[in-house]
Amino acid sequence: MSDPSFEFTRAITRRPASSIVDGLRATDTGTPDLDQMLADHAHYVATLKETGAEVIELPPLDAYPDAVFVEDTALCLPRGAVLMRPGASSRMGEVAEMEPALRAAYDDVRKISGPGHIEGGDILVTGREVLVGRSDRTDAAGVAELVEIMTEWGHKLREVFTPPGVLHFKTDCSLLDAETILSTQRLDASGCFDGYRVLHVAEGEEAAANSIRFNRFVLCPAGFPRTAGMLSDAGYDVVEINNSECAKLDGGMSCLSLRF
Ligand code: CIR
Repeated sequence: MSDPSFEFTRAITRRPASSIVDGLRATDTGTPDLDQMLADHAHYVATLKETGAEVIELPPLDAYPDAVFVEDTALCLPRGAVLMRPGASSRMGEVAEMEPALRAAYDDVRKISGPGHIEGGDILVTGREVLVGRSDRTDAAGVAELVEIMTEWGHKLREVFTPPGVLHFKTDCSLLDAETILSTQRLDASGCFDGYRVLHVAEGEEAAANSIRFNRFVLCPAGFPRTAGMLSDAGYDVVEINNSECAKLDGGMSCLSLRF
């Protein structure tokens, strides 16, 4: 039987638009280069496809500079999809742009209607529960609305906290298999993964925590050799993908797709 926490048949991505230069960022570390981002994105999509999955590639959206980070617009589960309500006001309109693709893929599509906010980057689905990190983008009211839907769908939701100064919960962690989490030391220290097997990214390589397990591969941002080596030694099939341009906008491997 397949494991829905890391075995997927489909993914949704969106090509970066030339407006990415206006994407949100906590600190300015330079202007993202569209050609480099397009090349990295193509490598990412090709890697997902190499596992046999179908990738639904949506067109660029110039009106929404951060729309390439599709993960924040929805939560995809075997039973249905939930459209999010981003805490970043400039990203709110991305949800309606994602809705048709999810309605085509799912019979049951729900919506966080507000007034709370919640972004997909703050949600980690493991083999046993749905972990949601409160953050600057995800508030108590947003989580409470998701709890109602998760309860109806038979999922246990546990509220945790994204560390201060960290954009999303999954900026600092990812799922490697149903019971194994890749995490930064700082996030694991909060105790939120007690009872799981946790592998730590190497010190100084915190950005490598935003990786994804997608079928047989673990997609990691390139440039973090100690973490990539540790994952290979642990038996994972690692594919390194250049992430220099998305990193300028605080984005990583998980943000670039919805997986189901
Ligand atoms: C933002 O600030 O919303 C985007 N520049 C980056 C979003 C990254 N998404 C994610 O971590 N799930």
